Amino acid sequence: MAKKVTYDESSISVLEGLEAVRKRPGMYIGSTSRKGLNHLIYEIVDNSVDEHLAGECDTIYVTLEKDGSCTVEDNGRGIPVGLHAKGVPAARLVFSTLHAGGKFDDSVYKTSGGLHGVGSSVVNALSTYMTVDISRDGYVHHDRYERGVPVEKLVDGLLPKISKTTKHGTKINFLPD
Ligand code: TSJ
Repeated sequence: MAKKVTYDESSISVLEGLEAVRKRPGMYIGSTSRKGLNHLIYEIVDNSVDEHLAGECDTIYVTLEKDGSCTVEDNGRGIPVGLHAKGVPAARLVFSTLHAGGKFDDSVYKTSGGLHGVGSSVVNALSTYMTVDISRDGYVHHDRYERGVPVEKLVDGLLPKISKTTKHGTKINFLPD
């Protein structure tokens, strides 16, 4: 009988993607100077701007925190949190799906109105930590990553619900590494 594969190929390719981004950050964000740092913020804010352009949010807060992290919050619909293919919450795919490319990837050049969430996985890979709080369907759904690797334990395959809320929107806090 053929030997059983003892690793998950999809998670290996995600880890390889993270390694590629962290090895050559300039390929993905244009530079590692202040400009590159600003680029990380734009990549995240663009998602909220897209939500606004879709007519689904009217307020976006961008906060530069004292600890060097950045918080972006909107009052849109909230990133979908339902179970996606392979038992992964949809919101996790947004932060772990690297779109191949580097120089030929559009993430460096795209501005608002471009593809949704293309750059958020790159920002995640280049952040010491990233926390995600999605308010929708009556709850705040929470997730956390360290250098792009998810560290929050799923509950029945879904993001843990950390509190109840009647609001809706997405809040991301990340510390550029
Ligand atoms: F991409 C991201 F994770 F970085 C990010 C996404 C960061 C921030 C600050 C906000 C967002 C974001 C995403 N705000 N709003 C949304 N909306 C959706 O993802 C969304 C919600 C609902 C539906 C739907 O069809 O019901 C579709 C989308 C794309």
